[in-house]
Amino acid sequence: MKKLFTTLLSCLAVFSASSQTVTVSPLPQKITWGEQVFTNAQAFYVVGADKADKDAVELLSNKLNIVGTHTKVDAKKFPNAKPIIIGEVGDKAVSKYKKLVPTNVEGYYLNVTADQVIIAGRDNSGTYYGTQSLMQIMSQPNVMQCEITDYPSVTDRGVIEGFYGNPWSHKDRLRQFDFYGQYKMNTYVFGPKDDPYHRARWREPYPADEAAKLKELVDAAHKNKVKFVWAIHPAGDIKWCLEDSINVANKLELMYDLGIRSFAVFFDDVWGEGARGDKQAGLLNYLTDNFVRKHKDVEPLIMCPSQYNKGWTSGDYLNTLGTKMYPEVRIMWTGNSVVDMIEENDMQWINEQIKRKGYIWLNYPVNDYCQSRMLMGKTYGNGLNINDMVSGFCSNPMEYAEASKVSLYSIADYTWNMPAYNDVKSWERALEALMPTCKLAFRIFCENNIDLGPTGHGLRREGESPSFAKASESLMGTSMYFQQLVWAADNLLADEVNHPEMLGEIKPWVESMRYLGLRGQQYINMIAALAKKDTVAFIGHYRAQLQLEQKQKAIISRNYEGSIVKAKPVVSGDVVTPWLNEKLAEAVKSYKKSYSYGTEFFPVQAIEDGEYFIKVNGAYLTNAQAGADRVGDYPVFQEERDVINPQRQQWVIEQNAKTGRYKIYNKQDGRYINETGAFWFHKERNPFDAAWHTYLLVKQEGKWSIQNAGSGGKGYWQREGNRISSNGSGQFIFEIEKVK
Ligand code: 14T
Repeated sequence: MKKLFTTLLSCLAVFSASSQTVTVSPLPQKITWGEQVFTNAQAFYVVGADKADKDAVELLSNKLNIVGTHTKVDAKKFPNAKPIIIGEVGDKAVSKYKKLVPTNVEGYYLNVTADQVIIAGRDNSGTYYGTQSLMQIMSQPNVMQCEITDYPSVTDRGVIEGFYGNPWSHKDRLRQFDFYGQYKMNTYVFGPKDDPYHRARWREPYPADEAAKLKELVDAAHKNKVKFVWAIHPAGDIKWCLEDSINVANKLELMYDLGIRSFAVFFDDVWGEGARGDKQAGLLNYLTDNFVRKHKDVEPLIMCPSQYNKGWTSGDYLNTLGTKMYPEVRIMWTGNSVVDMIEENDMQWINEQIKRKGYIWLNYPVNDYCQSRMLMGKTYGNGLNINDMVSGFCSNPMEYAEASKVSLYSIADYTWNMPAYNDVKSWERALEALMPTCKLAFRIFCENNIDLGPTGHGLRREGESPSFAKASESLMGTSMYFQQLVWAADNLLADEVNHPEMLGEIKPWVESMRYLGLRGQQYINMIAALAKKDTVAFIGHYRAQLQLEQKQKAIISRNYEGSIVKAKPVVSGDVVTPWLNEKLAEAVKSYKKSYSYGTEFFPVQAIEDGEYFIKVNGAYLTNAQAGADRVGDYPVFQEERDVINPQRQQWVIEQNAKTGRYKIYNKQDGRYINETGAFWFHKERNPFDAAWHTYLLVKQEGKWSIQNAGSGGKGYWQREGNRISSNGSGQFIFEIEKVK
């Protein structure tokens, strides 16, 4: 038996030594693997180092065992050293291979054989990217024979720091640029809404120390073959006069002096004068004439229009940009709405409007509009056939730079080799690349931080807590699920030393996940106690749960000095969290039915669940046109009791487990009253939503006030004519009487 086992093991070892164990990311256009050729300790000497891209050569020297950088190498000392032949098309070193190099910009040819390594780039970036691919191939102990012919699907690929909230730190950005270099993204657009010299004080120069830091960033970006695009956002208060055109040009000139060669002008999120298309086109043309064309090395400008998504288009705006602005100016676009994924039809439409290829500003994984959520799920939904329809594709990420890399890794994959993109596999590789030492724990974390919940922008992300539905079918499964959350959190927290940047950002969510798991375990204990009719244990676990919940609620992510305030982390906010809240409330309810011991620990309900008459000055609120499918009519006040259909005047008031507030619906047909005082029960169009359709009830001297809350605003209900309106300030006007 033992012998068989060891034979099996050695077979496995042989197997792994002769098969490829690493995937090059982003997926190359063409790659073939062969047998093992050497190990990653292999010594090399570099041929062509004097002409080849400097950053590529530096990368080789930093990461590999390089024993000579010239054609000659001490053969006695290093008899086994093999050549790495490197250069761009046109360099002598790689002249033999130039036909093998793809003609595409940034393309490269890489060949790893037992005798030598060839890296031949179409241009400097090509050589650099070939070298980066080699680094990935050499990251495994056993190095396989490998031939790659590669080039990008999209010319301008990367990231736009364009969110509201804390701008990324200097260190964040430096780490980002290394990441972009590694995964072949070539664009970084600097446009954090809360950088004062980008937007609020756009006319002013950066103070000397900040300018010096920017210069450092620009150099770091360029070393990684990343274009540093500096954006200005003058739209808030620009005057359409020559003086302000000169102000913009002067500012760009100052940024040019820091080494920046690519620029953008933003007009998003402004209304009125600043949003005029003709004036914007005029400014961009002025800047092209008086700034871009005055320099030999400045790229055509990029602009973000005010109507940057289809939902916001009106009048002649896009057509004005399309016809009046120089065709070389690139125009950004977020899709059919502010937050949207991009498909072929969408590109067809916008490209026709602007008479050029749109430059995609993808508002994912940005979370400045849903700050309580971390968006760690798969990056899916973008068409796989739009590479020739875009002039660029950049993702607007979260202010959490490191955590954003889960999605950015996939953005790199998608934009480099669009037809081959697979969101699931790309996501898996991202987890492996980012958190190799605690992959499973990180995976559990990501799986429970996917969806963003309902927001004004409408985007939802599928697949949150994917195994929870099945697990929660049994108590055992549920218990294990919650245990797993705690396990994952503990592992991540213990691994902080290996991933200080990632943990620095996700820690509040990790801790919140831990509390969620612990609370879930207390819920399981409560259910067990209930089954055993053990009231003391039930109350004990209930109180323990309550304490955990308070600790969980006290977590905030970080201090925001920008335009966003205090994010309260929510984990699995649309699956596990609401499930647990509801189950806890149910458990308490069923306990209360049978026992009175310890009930003082339960939250006080302003009003017991039950059936009530709701009256103002003696007039009954009545469902006059009952019918479960009716939509849009409203309950009316009626002086008389309805003796034929008494249920029309009977209202079920029920505390909602999610919000702790009250839902009010009619006994006759079950329709609920919405936040405007109307019936709006409709399965598809307006299903009951606790965030909108539960209200605060407060009593004073025998009279009640009913107030909207949550998404429904803060208006008090009052009687207006014969119906309810909810924009009033009328407090304590309702009589609410229990139906006997
Ligand atoms: F420029 C645009 F492409 C754009 O997306 N602008 C902002 C962006 O900075 C922000 O990060 C993103 C997500 O919140 O959406 C845009 O900001 C908005 C969008 C709105 F619909 C701000 C307020 C809104 F009401």
